[in-house]
Amino acid sequence: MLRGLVLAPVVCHTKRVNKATPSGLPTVTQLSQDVATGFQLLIEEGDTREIGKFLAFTTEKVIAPRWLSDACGIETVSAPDDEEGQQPKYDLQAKSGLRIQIKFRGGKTLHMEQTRRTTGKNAGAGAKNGQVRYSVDSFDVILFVIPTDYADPTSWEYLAIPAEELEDPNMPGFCVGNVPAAVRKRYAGKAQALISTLNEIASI
Ligand SMILES: [Ca+2]
Repeated sequence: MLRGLVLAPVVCHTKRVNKATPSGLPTVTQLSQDVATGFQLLIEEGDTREIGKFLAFTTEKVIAPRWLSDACGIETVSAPDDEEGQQPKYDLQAKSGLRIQIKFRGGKTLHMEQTRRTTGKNAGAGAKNGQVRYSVDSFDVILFVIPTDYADPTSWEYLAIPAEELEDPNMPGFCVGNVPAAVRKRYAGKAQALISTLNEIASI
């Protein structure tokens, strides 16, 4: 019965929503949808630690650079890996040379330690229990990105603090593990002005 029947090649009519990404590459449609679904589940579960892990990359690569551009007029590039192939101790660098460490923090405390290898170069005063303190010269300014409404990342809060304000008096040369409440209060609402000023100083 089927003899002589010309079978048409199978054509996939997958609809692609190929919005251009910042890199100009088309979006990976299925995976993008899966990530969105995963994020929705995460928000429903309300685990701020997991949400933080999920959003760290996007915050460093997309949300913070957009805010720096829109609010401060500063264009940034991602920091290169250091000589040992480890992640750099700052995330973004402005043309002026200003080095910015980005932290997404959805919890109550502004935690500053990082989980890194605690052997080799990291061994010593800054390393303890797998947590490594930043040395004060790791970055020029730290920018905390604090979510308020997950539906609208443009409404989030930003808190910028110069590295030298965070030196631990009990561990000279290294930053504190958590931002002290007094420091947080002192810099609240000043992120835009502070970053702009630091950028001007760095460009001189
Ligand atoms: Ca970071």
